[in-house]
Amino acid sequence: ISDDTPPLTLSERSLAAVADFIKFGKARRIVVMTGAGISTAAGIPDFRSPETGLYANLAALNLPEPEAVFDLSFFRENPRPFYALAGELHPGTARYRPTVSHAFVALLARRRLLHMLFTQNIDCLERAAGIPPDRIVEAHGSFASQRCIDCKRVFADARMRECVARGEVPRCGGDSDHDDDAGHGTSRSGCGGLVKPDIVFFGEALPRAFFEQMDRAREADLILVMGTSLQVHPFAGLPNFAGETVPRVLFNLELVGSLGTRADDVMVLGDCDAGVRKLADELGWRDELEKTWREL
Ligand code: CNA
Repeated sequence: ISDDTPPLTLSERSLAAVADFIKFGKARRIVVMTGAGISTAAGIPDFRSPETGLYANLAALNLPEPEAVFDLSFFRENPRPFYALAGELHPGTARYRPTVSHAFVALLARRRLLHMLFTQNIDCLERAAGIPPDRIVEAHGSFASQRCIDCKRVFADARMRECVARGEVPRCGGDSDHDDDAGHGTSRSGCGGLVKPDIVFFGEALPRAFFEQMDRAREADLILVMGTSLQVHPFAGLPNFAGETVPRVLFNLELVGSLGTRADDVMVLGDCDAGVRKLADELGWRDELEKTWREL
C-alpha cells in the first residue's frame, strides 16, 4: 500500500480527514494504544531510543544485560538495580508531570469518546492525567500496587513509599506492612520474601484485565497508536484487532508494526505531542487541550 492508495473510510489519508471523521461523529469508540514514547517529554526515558533510552542509562548499574532489571530470577538474586529504577519512577517519589499526549487522551475521555486506553507504561501518568481508571488497561502492570513474590501477600502502599524514598528494598514483614487484614484476627508475621510492584517482568503473565478488555480493541471505530515500538507481544498485536476499514493513526518517531499497510492508516511521524497538537488544531480543540494540560 502506498500513500496514493485511496482510503476506504476516511476522505483522504490525512490528519484533517481523521479530524473530520471525529467531528462528524463517526468515531465514538476511540481506542488508544500507548508506550514509553508518550512519557519521554515528561523526562522519563524510553527503553529503546539509542543513547537516551533507559537500557542505555542502566549501563552504570553493572547488569549482565539491561533487560535483567525486569528479570524475575535476577531480581531474586539482586533486587537493588530494580529499586534504583523504582526510586526514579515510583509515583510516591517521582515528580513527573503528564504530557500533552496524556492530556489529549484525558480530553477524549472527557468528551466520552475514549472506549479504552491500553498502555504499556508503568509510570501511572495516565491516572495522574485524570483518565478514568475504568478506561485504562495497564497492560504491563504499574507501580500502583505491590506484593510479596513468595507468599503473594499484598504490601501496603504507604510502606512501599517509605521504602522507596529511603532506598530500602522492601520485604514481606508483619501486619503493619500490609493493610489487607491488619488489626483483624491473629497477627501474622511476614514470610520475609522480596516485595515487587505489580509490574510485568519478562516471562510473567499479563494482568487479567488485559485479556478481559482485549475485545475493546475489536470494537474500536478509530485507533490511535502513540509512542510505542510495538515490539513487545501480545500488546504489539492489538492494532491488528481493528477491523480492516477502521482508520488507524500512528503518532511516533518511527514507523512501527503493521501501521502503514492498510488503506486507512495515517502516519504522523515525529514527536507525539506535536502530532496530537496538530490533530487538536484540526479539531478546534487546541485551547481546551492546552488548558487541560496546564491544569494537570
Ligand atoms: P520502547 O520500545 O522504548 O519504544 C518507544 C517508542 O516511542 C519508539 O518507537 C520511539 O521511537 C518512540 N518515541 C520516543 N519518544 C517519542 C516521542 N517524543 N514522540 C513519539 N514517539 C517517541 O517502548 P514501548 O513502550 O514500545 O515498549 C514496551 C515496554 C517499555 C513496556 O514494557 C514498558 O513498561 C516499558 N517502559 C515504560 C516506561 C514508562 O512507563 N514511561 C519507560 C520506559 C520503558
